[in-house]
Amino acid sequence: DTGFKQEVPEVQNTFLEDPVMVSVLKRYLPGDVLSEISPDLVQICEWANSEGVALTTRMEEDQPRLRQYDSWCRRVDELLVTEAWTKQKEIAAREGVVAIAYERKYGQFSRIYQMAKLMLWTSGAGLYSCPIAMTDGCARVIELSGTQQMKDEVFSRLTSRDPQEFITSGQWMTERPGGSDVGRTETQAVWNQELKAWSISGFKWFSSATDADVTMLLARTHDPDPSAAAGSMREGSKGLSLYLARVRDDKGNLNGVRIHRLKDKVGTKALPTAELELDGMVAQQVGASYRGVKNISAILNITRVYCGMGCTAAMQRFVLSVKEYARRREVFGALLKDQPLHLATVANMELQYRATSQFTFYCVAILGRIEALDNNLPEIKDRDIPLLRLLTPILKVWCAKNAFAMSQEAMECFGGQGYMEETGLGRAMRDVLVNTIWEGTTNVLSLDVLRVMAETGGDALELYCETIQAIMAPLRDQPRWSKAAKGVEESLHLISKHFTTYATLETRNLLEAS
Ligand code: MFK
Ligand code: FAD
Repeated sequence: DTGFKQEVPEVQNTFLEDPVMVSVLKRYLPGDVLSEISPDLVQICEWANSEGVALTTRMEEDQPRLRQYDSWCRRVDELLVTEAWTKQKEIAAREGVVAIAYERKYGQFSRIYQMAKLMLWTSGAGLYSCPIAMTDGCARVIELSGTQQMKDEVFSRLTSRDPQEFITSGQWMTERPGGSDVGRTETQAVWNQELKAWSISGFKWFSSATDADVTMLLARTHDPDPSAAAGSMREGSKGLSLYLARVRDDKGNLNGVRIHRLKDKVGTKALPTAELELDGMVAQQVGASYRGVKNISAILNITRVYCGMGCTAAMQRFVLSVKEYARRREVFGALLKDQPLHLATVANMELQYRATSQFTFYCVAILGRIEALDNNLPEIKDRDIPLLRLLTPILKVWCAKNAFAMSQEAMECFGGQGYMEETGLGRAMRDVLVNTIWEGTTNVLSLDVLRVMAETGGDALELYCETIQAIMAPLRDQPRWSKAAKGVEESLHLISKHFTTYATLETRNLLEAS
């Protein structure tokens, strides 16, 4: 076969070859911090392009399986994951992908360093980013609400760099009656005086980190007060508490868990998502009773930022690979990069990616400040905390919707090759799509934004508008931009007024309805 062979597009180093990421990091990091961490960012890209690619390919080829019975018909529920999946855990520990955020070597900048590294790491880690997100969220909950024993025995291991010590966590919320509406949770927790622990039974409909070492889960609490009526429980989400449990004991036996089956999913095939039956899972309560949703929201707020980061990473790869192809593919006598209409398409993708990475790292920077600085400082208490609470659901929705739309555009930019499984674009499209659903769907997170506005009486939105105005301020005096800057300011003011009124009315309606 001597005919034409297309030169293969190859992205070498997603840090060095991406001016967007470098400029975002320059904006948020002091020069000395950026210089110090840069070699680590370069090396993680090199790893992602070599061992990482081999591992993710293996993870896709050899998907998780469940061996439910042994040859003597005994229930064993053995989850079989590929060696490549297990290797990812070792690498995640060694690379400190969770640890960096909690060591806080660079104070408020540690989260930016961690998220930048995660973004580059995900192209070689694939769906292993999912258990890592939950592990990070679990560490944050224990840091905020855990007992000293949980900090010593669990937190220290979730944030360890030692592969022998490092453990991961799951997040079990969703049940058959409700994933968005967790107030319909059926799982129950009963105090076991003998074990001095809670015994949890029920059915968890989705568990993605099924091979995790520990898990955070919600359950409906039986009132442990001996004078309370037997089995008395509170209804709705106000009856739920948060629990921490080991998934397996020292011998590897499941802790009151039966793996009902593995899910047959549209994408995220490398991830062992399962349905779980719980029967007497031994657990400890985390934080106050009946505050389960509030306490677990610390995980949600971390994993939603991870969704933003994961989608930004996907967009980065779409843009870099489309640009690479445009430099190599010739059509109608010119390279794609020199065809004006194609260039316009790619420019639009790049714009989306730039906006998304700015938005993501803006939120990450606030998260870093909240975690590393004194929360009693007025700029943290009155500004950063409400602002991040407002922006996190918006970030998650924005990134998920745009990353999926961009996956379609990227596929089209590769023509027929884009539609071929071998190029990996189909897989990327299926994988990125899940971000619109897990960790809260678009409408549920839209309602969450209204919840924040109602809770803060519109202050959070006002803060956001002020922030945008501050960003626009330097443009006001520039003739080319002054009209646009003024327009944005006026619109923001209107939006703020409109939504605050809407949120207030909505809250009043809800209160009246209940
Ligand atoms: C690379 C990416 C990797 C990502 C991996 C992810 C893997 C996939 C894992 C999953 O999908 S795990 C399951 C995720 N599930 C969800 O995201 C549930 C979506 N549903 C919601 O978010 C609902 O809005 C919610 C469950 C929170 C509704 O519950 P409630 O109890 O009906 O809400 P309510 O009563 O309004 O709120 C209870 C309290 O929590 C309130 O505080 P107070 O009691 O003090 O008033 C709320 O303010 C507070 N709250 C709710 N959401 C919060 C929050 N506080 C802070 N942050 C939040 N996000
Ligand atoms: P529903 O809540 O029934 O939603 C159905 C539709 O109703 C959606 O379009 C939603 O937007 C809409 N809706 C709901 N409430 C409202 C409202 N008030 N107003 C308007 N519209 C509304 N969960 C875990 O706990 N742990 C996991 O590890 C986990 N892993 C997952 C992995 C994958 C691959 C997937 C796909 C899901 C996973 N989930 C996990 C579950 C996920 O979080 C839920 O599927 C999600 O929160 C939605 O819940 P649901 O499936 O019950 O849908």
